[in-house]
Amino acid sequence: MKRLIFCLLLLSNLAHADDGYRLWLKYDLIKDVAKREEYARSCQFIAVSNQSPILKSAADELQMGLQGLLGKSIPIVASAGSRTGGVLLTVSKDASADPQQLTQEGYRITSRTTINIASKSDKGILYGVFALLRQVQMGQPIANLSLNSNPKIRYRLLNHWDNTNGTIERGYAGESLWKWYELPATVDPRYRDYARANASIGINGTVVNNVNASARFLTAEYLEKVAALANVFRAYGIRVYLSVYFPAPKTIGGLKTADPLDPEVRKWWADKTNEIYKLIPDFGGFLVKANSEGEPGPQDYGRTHADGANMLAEALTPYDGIVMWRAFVYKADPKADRFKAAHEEFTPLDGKFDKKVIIQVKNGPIDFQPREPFSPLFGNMPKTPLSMEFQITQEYTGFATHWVYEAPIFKECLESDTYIKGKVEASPEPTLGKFVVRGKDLPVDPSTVARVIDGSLHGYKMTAIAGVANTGSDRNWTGNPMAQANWYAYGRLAWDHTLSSEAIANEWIKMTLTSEPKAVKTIANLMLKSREIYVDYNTPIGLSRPWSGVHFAPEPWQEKSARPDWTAIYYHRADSIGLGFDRTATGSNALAQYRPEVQKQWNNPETCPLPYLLWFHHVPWTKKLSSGRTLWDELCTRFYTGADSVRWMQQQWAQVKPAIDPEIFADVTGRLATQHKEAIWWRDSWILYLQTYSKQPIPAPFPKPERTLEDVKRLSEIYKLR
Ligand code: BDP
Repeated sequence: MKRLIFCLLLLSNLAHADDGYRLWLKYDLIKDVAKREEYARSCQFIAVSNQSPILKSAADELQMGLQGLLGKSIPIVASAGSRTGGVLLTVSKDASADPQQLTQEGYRITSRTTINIASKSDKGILYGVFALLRQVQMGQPIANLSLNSNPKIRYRLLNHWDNTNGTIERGYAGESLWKWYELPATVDPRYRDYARANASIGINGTVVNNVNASARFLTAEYLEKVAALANVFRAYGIRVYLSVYFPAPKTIGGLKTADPLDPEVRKWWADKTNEIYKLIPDFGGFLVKANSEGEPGPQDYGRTHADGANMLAEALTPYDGIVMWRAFVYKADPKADRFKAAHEEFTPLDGKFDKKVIIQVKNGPIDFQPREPFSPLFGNMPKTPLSMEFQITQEYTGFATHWVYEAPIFKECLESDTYIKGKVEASPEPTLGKFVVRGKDLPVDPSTVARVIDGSLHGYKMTAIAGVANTGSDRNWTGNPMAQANWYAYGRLAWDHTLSSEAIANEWIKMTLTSEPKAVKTIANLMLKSREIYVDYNTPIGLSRPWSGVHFAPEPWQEKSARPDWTAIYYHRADSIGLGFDRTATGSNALAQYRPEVQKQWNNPETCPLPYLLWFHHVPWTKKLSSGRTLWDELCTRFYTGADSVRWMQQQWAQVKPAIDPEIFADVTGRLATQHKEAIWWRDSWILYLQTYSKQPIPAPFPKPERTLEDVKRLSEIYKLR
């Protein structure tokens, strides 16, 4: 019977093009027969003595994966006995038998006569199983393995910005995966595939609802629905968390206040927390956006973020749950620099948070821009555990249309040196994405953002990372098939931030798209260049675009909004003299929020790396830059080469056609055509608008845009029509 189902599955795979649903867990039959047989000799059975739900998931996944890859059905047995040539899944809680220091969720894979996947926990076994499958999927040898892997960060979460009505804030891949109106009675089988995909990259938590939270999620009615999701996710080691609406004690609790110091309010949260844990015994905790962008919070009652966070921590005290309190805050003060807001509000509270609280900080000080300097908070909160919030969904990087591989964005931030402790001197070269140490005698101990958030710098055990999810109800999960790589890369870096963008790209391509070597190389090259290309036509040399709206159409001319920091002109500050936001001492002095060594890198417009130049300086149009070009010429060069490079991406993609599934090939081809059109739109919009200030001609050899400023403005207006 099993064999029949398998054949049918195979046939259906052949009959239909790939719809992308299986992500990187395709488990297609390995074509090389010799290789297949070699793997099969080592994987004749799977031995697992106990069948906890997580171990069952692990054994089932291994069985299903190997069956697909090897074309053989592999039995699961309770004990190997004296047999060799199989895979043993062994949980061993005994720390003394662990000379190589596995942490709770770490795993070890060794192979000699048998392949032994060992861990202290069921979860570790599950992660080990996925690691073994990855080896086979990538065609790597599995004989003589000796792999040890520990996650560097403890809480590795996805944050879903999903609403009660099925919409997703900043979601570009369909509706929410969670069918709230059907839950809890109807449980979509897709929830399990979601959990499998996450477990395969080591994600162990998910916040299921939007940070702009509805109190509805804390009602008994909705908690039951959330519990139904938790029941599915649990078997894959994934805990459920909730974003909470801070005034919930008023809206659904009938209290007169939500003041965190009010005893009744505290009791309400404690009772609510008890109610949650009765339904979801492994509930992960709360995520909170408070006093931010109009969301209420403790400051409404004259209290601090610490008062609010500590109240929730108190409610969680009897349980193994945490509070993730977001630092994404800024006031509508026309004189303020939004860049400085989080640092100003949070550094005075350093050390004042309960030990169950972690402060969740966006990678940059503003808002998920295509390129941002790291948030100064990372270098200034030594007494408070900080977690990282990355955005996987492409709010500012082209929605689901533009192909932007995000691992380099994540790595650039993680590898930035905060200098909070280290005395290492950075290279005088622009060192974006890379730390370069000058001289051998200097201690190689940079205080990177990665070392702040993985706890190694300040000695914290409480460590976390969050990625704002790019998943939705689209059949292929992420809209753009290439955006699956961003979900994958986030998970892999959350597990081990030392992995390179290139290594992760190669893994993903081989498991998801093709193993044909030339195609792998071409696609990896495209992926690795894609972010830089996007920055060039979208926000080069340190421009940013967090102005209000849907964040789709170019609108650098936008000057009216409910608040000044929701206009475009607030950020780029174009005038007849030049362009860019002066954040040095002559301007907002936001630079002073960084350590002196960092200030030194960015303070001087002559030496500030070009990618960050306009983040920190107002630069005259005719100023000669380190590239040898004037600011205006450099901008034009970036915009034009960026947009042109999308044509190059199209050409490169066309070359891999024979190696790619036709449905995926056609899908990406279409998206690249749109990306090219929109890249030119961004280029023309910025250039035509900025030209009204620079009064400079477009330098040779670039042609003048074929349209006028009025034309591009009209185009952007279309996206505002209701
Ligand atoms: C911005 C988004 C907005 C989010 C906000 C946040 O535009 O939709 O609610 O961030 O992170 O990037 O709270």
